[in-house]
Amino acid sequence: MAIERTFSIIKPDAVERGLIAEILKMITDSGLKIKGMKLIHMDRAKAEGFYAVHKERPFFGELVDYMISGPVVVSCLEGENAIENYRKLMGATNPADAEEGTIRAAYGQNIQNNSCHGSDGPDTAKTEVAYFFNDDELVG
Ligand code: IDP
Repeated sequence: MAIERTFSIIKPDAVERGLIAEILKMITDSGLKIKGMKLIHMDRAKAEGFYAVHKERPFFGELVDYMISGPVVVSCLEGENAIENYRKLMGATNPADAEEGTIRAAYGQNIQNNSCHGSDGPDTAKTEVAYFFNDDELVG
């Protein structure tokens, strides 16, 4: 299995509740390695650009408001099958449907405030990492 990189966000609901360390521990315990990381507070344009694929969805405005409501931790994660493995570790979008042992089951509050984001495929992983990190902000 190839080594992949994926993109992660610890979302505002989790940062606000002091859960950065707990979620990072779940990530690193799963075997994923952190290749880049920063704490940022997105402005509206940055969040709208990030979620542009959802702009026709009814929840887009609220989603953007939520994502700019406080700081987030963005990171680039690396490991075997990292994209799929991190999606599994996050659990279902709606925390009520997320399996036990997943980040969203442990910490998600509702379908919007679900504590984490992870890229859904190789193309989005590449685009999303590049949307937040310059090459010199990632370690080899
Ligand atoms: P994912 O984050 O599990 O990949 P997506 O369908 O790509 O899920 O949705 C992106 C984000 O939009 C979700 O993580 C969640 O924060 C929010 N979201 C998804 N569906 C809903 C909804 O029905 N109502 C409100 N927010 C939603």
